[in-house]
Amino acid sequence: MSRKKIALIGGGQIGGVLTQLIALKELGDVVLFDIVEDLPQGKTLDIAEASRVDGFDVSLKGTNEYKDIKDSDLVIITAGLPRKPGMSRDDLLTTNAKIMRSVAEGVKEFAPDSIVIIISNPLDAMVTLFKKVSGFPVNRVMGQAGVLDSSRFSSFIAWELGVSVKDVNAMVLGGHGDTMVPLIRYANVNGVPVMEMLERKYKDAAKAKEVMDAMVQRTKMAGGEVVKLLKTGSAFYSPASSAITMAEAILKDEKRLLPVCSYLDGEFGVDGYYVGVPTVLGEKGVEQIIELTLDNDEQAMFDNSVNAVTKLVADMERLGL
Ligand code: TXD
Repeated sequence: MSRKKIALIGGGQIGGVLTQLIALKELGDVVLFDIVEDLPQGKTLDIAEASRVDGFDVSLKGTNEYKDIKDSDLVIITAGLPRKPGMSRDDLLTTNAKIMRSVAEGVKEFAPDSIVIIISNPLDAMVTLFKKVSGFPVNRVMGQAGVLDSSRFSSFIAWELGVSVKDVNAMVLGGHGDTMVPLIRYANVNGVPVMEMLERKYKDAAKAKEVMDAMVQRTKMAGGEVVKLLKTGSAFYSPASSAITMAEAILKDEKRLLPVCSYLDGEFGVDGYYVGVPTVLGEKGVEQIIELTLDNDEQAMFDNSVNAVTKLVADMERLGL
């Protein structure tokens, strides 16, 4: 098996952690691209110099030239501005759309057969734009949001119930914004429904619902909570880890079922938009979209989230981005 080549477009906070995680897991050789001179060279050199102590052996290269990403198997894109306190993800639309357009052109030219994971915000719009500009097939273009949103939701559930987070399974679907849809009914601890555990803990169904609603609300606002604390940017460790979970599923053909921002072609009643849904990831990228039954409340929340995505995409088109 030949060594995989992974291009990271954007050498900022998330790009740096991605590089380090890929090296530690020896997932492949890395090319870290940024438009800022010397920044990706400095980060890759710093991480590479830890190879002896960490015991990894991969090639890490920083660059300001697209030609260096030539023939990459996988591309992960974080290029774009992050939020500052008080900003919504959608406030980044105009600036990041211009950046995404140039990135899509670079990737199309030099890594035309790659599978692409987009992280830049506003996520659902940036994935749509990348697909449009690159013309890549939809199985090779996806976004990372749901793995992180679900990990956040799972963490809150574990902390609340006093159980290991390793046993919590909870998924968040929909767009990567305040309308995202944490699936309460499907959330479980090794198969035991979370709501049942909350009801037993509080011996009061109303109180259990109140606690769950607070966790759902915190999940929706979790990105903003970190932005408010960091003040100078947004979360970067957990988004990087989440993208690596997806990258690993693809590079190792794991067929993992993960919430991924995938292109819907009629699934979930959505035609022609990128939305977060359960997706099987393997060597071909998006290999299956898994439809599941939503009750009336969940469907209403999902529809609301899809509306937010379609509005964002319409804004992007109206602005000519
Ligand atoms: O879960 C998720 N999807 C997210 C997304 C969770 C958290 C943050 N998320 C978004 O990721 C965030 O709102 C941003 O849009 C991206 C990247 O976040 P990061 O924290 O890494 O931002 P940085 O540190 O500002 O890094 C961005 C880098 C920076 O080094 C710029 O010089 C570079 O992008 N940049 C470019 N690279 C390549 N090409 C172009 N044109 C370019 N313009 C800027």
